[in-house]
This record gives sequence, structure tokens and C-alpha cells, in this order.
Amino acid sequence: MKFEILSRTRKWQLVLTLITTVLINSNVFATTITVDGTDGSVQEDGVCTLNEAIESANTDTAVDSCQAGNGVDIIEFTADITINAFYENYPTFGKTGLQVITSPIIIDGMGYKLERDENLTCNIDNNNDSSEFRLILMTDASDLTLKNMTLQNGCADGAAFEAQGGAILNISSGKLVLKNSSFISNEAFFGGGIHNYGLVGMIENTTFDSNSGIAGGAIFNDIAGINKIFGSIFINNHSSSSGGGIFNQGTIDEIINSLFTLNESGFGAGVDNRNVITTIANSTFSDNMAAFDGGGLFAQGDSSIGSIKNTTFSNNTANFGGGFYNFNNTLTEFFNNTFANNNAVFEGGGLFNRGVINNFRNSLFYNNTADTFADCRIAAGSINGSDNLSNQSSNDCGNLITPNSITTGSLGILTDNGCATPLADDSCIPSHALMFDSEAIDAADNYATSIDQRGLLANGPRDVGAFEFGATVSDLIFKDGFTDF
Ligand SMILES: [Ca+2]
Ligand SMILES: [Ca+2]
Ligand SMILES: [Ca+2]
Ligand SMILES: [Ca+2]
Repeated sequence: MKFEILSRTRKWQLVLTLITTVLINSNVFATTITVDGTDGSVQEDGVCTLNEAIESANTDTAVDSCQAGNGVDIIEFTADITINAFYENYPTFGKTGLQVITSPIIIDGMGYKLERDENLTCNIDNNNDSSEFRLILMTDASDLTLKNMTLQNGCADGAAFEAQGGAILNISSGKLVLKNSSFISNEAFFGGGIHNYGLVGMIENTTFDSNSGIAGGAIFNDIAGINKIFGSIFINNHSSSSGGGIFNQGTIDEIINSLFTLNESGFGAGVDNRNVITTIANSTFSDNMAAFDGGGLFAQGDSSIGSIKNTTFSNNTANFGGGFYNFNNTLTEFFNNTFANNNAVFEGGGLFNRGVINNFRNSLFYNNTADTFADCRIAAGSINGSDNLSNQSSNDCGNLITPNSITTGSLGILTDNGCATPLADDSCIPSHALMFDSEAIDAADNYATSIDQRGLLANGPRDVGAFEFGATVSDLIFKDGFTDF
């Protein structure tokens, strides 16, 4: 009897497997739909515009001269595309320049640009004017991959959702993936570049330049998640309140080998974390400016950043915590970071702590400035660790940082010192090189990372800070990327 039940179950499993296989295989067939229009028009004129191509892909039928989609479709550009009017005004979510993405689509910009007409005004004031619309809205299970394209001048304004995601608002249950793309001069109330409620799988070799919002100048990651940000650049983004580069109140698993530079905000000019970031590694926060706290990185109370390692904080400024303002309670790894030339108007030029940092080790503090406690300030909470060095004696972090333990002049300027894997613009993550006679060389303890910020293998014992003097490139690192820190 039992056998019979099992065999019935087995039969059903086989049937289900067959159905699943058929479904999966039906998705294997994809059409490449080539866009030859340069605007957002929808009319029977023998020209396939991007809006018509999206409809072909969503419905798997031929629209005008666009090829009929079939499963997961690929849309390719052949020229820049300028959208000068909104296509639809979706209830709740407001106006979007393109047709809503409701199906799995890969858009390959082939190096071309998708922009909202630069002559249209964008005035972010919580009122939606006729000229204001975002570029892309993702709904349903619409996996969307964007590659080799620039998204520019998107503008989302109005009330609630209307005012979110200048270039992209993702409310889908699918996944957004970005590769080799740029987001330039997009604006919104929240999430100038992207506002995410869904899943962002990977942001790879992508540049966010001059996007702005009240919170989340480049990205506002809401209740949902981002798996990985890799090789990406956040530059010149602006928010008036929080998170010039990224405002995170969802989950970000990894920020790796990425650069946050010249961003501005009230709090967290580079990144403002209000929830969970598991790992920040091999990244640089430089020249970011917060009007209040956390020039490079701000971690709000009860938030969580698990690990910060091989990361450089250089020349960031704020009132408190020029480099990093820590108010979170779960930082369990803080290895091989470099804090140089950061400035706080009041306290903690390098680091201002109100939370908990365990394993605060092998980090280098150099020429940070503040009214008091230039390198490190513990205003509340606690920090434990050892083997951190500084060229001065201006901190409130007790014997965690050995004062005057490195010579002034033993650290180079922030520059491209080579790397294993370049960033989106083919430069390397900028780092501060150690001079040949620096006391930081070979001075790290057993908790040190095995490769340096640039992805290069340690030369003998690991040096203190993010940089390794005399480091070598390993083929293994090229193959593995940054999986082994
Ligand atoms: Ca047409
Ligand atoms: Ca399709
Ligand atoms: Ca407006
Ligand atoms: Ca060494």
C-alpha cells in the first residue's frame, strides 16, 4: 500500500519534471528584437521603436515592424533613443516614458543612450508636472537585464510612488541586473537613479554619475535586496537628506571593489545604511561630503554592517565621523582598512563610534583631522581589537590605535596603484600606497586579509591598512575575482 502511494507520488514527480522541463525549454527560445526607431512613438510606420519592441517582447507578438518576441527576449539598440513624452500613467506608480516591463527582457544598448529629452524641465517639488516621467517601470515577474547602455535625465516627481526611481522603479517580483551601463543626471524625490522594492541581482561595472534625490541620490534600496555591487562607480551624486550614493533600508549582501567619490548628502554622503549590509570590501570612499554625519559611510542605530575590510576612506568630511559614523551593533569584522586625510568639524575625523565594532584590526589611520579626536572617537558603545597604527596621537579609542607608530610621509597620495580587476572606467580602485620604509609593512596580525584592496596577494606577512607593499598579481585572483579576502 505504502509502495503504491510512493509510486503514485513518483509518477506525479515525473509529470511535474516533464512540465517544468517544457516550460524551461520554452524560455530558451529568445528573439532578438532590433530597435531602429529613435523615439518613443507607437504607430504603424514600418519603424520599430523601443516601446513597440517592449510590447513585442511582453506579448510575444509582432508589433509594427518589430519581430515577435518568444520567451526571454533580447532588445538591441542601433542608435540613441530620446523619449519626449510619457507613454503611460500607471495608477499609483505615476508616469513612465516606456511601456511597463512585465516579462523577462534583456536590453542591450550596444553602447547607445536612452534618455528623457534634455529640453524637458525637472523640478522635484512633490508636484507632478507634465514633463516629468521616469524612464522604466518593472512590474509582475519581469526579470530585466540592462547592459551596455546609458540611462539619462529620468525624472520622477509627485506623491508617494510617483516620485520614486528617476530612471527605474522596480516593483516586480523578478530581478533587475545591470552590466556595463551608466546612470547619468537622473532625478527623483527618492532614488534619483533607481528605487528598488524587488530584487537587484547584480550591479556590475556600472557608473552612477550626477543623479540626485532627497534620499538615495543614485539608489534607494527599499524593503528588498541587492545581491552584489561590483566594479561600480558612484560619483557626483547628491541627496539633500540621506545617502548621496546609496540609501539602504533593505538588504545589500556585498559591496565589492567599488568607488564612492565626490558624493554629497546630509547623512552618509557615500552610503547611508539603515538596515543590513553584509560586507563592504575592497572599496574606496573618497572626497564625499556630509553636511551632518558620516562623510563616507553612515550606519544608523540598529542597522547592521557585518564586515568592512580592505577599504579606504580618504578625504571625506562631516560634522561627526568624516570617514565613517558607526551607530550599528553588529560589525564583527573590521580588517585592513585605511583612513587618511578625513576631516570632522567636531569629533572623529576618521571614525566616530556610537555602536559596537568587534575585531577592529590591522587598520591604518593617517593625517585625519577634527576639532577633537582626529583619528577615532568612541562617544558611546564599544570597540575591541588591536594592531591599528597612526602617524599621530589624537584619538579617544584608547590603546586600539598605537599613537605615532608610523612616520609622517610614509603613505602616498590616493591614486591608481594597479589592481587585479579594473572598475567600470577601466581605472583601478584608488588606494594609498605605502612607502618602502613604512612601519606598516608586514605589521598585520593573524586576522589580516590574504589579498589587499587591489586584489593582489600579500607579500610576506600582510601589511597594516588596505594596501600591500610589493604585492603580486595571482592568476587565481583573476579567476576567482574577490571571493577570497
Ligand atoms: Ca512604429
Ligand atoms: Ca517575451
Ligand atoms: Ca515637479
Ligand atoms: Ca607584507
